[in-house]
Amino acid sequence: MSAFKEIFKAAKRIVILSGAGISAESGIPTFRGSGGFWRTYRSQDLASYGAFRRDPSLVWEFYHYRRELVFTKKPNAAHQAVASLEAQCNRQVTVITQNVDGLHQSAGSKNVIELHGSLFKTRCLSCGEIKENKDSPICPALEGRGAPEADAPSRDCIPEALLPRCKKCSGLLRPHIVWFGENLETSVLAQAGEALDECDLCLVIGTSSVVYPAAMFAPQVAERGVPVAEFNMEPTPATHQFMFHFEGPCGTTVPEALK
Ligand code: BV8
Ligand code: ZN
Repeated sequence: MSAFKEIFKAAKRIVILSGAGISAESGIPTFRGSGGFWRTYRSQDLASYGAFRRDPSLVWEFYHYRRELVFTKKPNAAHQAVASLEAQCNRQVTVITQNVDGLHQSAGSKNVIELHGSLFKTRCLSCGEIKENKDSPICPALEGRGAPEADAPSRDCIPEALLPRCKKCSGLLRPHIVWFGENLETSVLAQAGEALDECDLCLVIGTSSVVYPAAMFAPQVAERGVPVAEFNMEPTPATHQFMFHFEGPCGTTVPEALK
């Protein structure tokens, strides 16, 4: 940790790359491990355009459940430590998150790039309008729906007309989230690329580094000879490429490293 502290003290442009593990201690299940299931589905079975086209009612129940869950959760000490680092005006801090829960912003982080979109934004399938939406529930028909238990009583499909609709053109809305098989927005990729190319220190917090292209980012920084510190409960497929690996719950290890 002392070698890290030396480098951390001198760093001027820090990138924080975060995944589901940074929100685990806030009570939001990660994709791996037991939390990665909703009813009998794995997240990636539902986080796809094909799944949405086949059964928009089921996919909206899944996202409604996750929106309502996040409304009851708070950022933890790891989010807060990252936000207060940014608040120290003598350095440039950029958060590049794979998470869609908005907890970095709730902790006070301003410079946040949401690689995979947000639970609290919708996009219209007809006119393409992207809008912030924190309505709870997002539409009356979803009230009380989305129970996560595998044996949740399967109820009738919600008719498409009663799913979230666009206020502008009444088209069907989808979550403004990057699903598996979908490209990340070019502007988001460009913004992230710029921060990664300029950083002189990169922290990788709570990610299994298995989903691309996000999984390539920190290794690319390490290839430039820039120090990368990984904060995780266990080694990952990328650990061997990084200068530092701090094992343990990031709610403890991150505040310790950044103080
Ligand atoms: C793309 C939003 C170009 C959704 C997400 C076949 C067809 C199509 C594509 C592919 C294919 N094969 C491979 C691909 C590429 C695919 C991919 O990488 N698949 C993986 C599964 C191999 N990628 C894509 O599809 C991407 N797009 O490639 O476009 C393209 C286009 C067409 C065809 C080919 C290529 C889009 C990927 C984005 C998908 N959307 N999220 C939603 O949330 O509903 S991904 C989602 O999963 C997350 O955003 C995140 O990125 C990923 C999960 O990773 P983590 O965040 O790391 O979470 P995880 O649970 O895995 O790990 C948690 C970690 O935390 C663990 O290491 C754990 O140890 C640690 N931890 C836990 N608790 C703590 C902790 N650490 C510290 N403290 C703790 N307390
Ligand atoms: Zn519309």
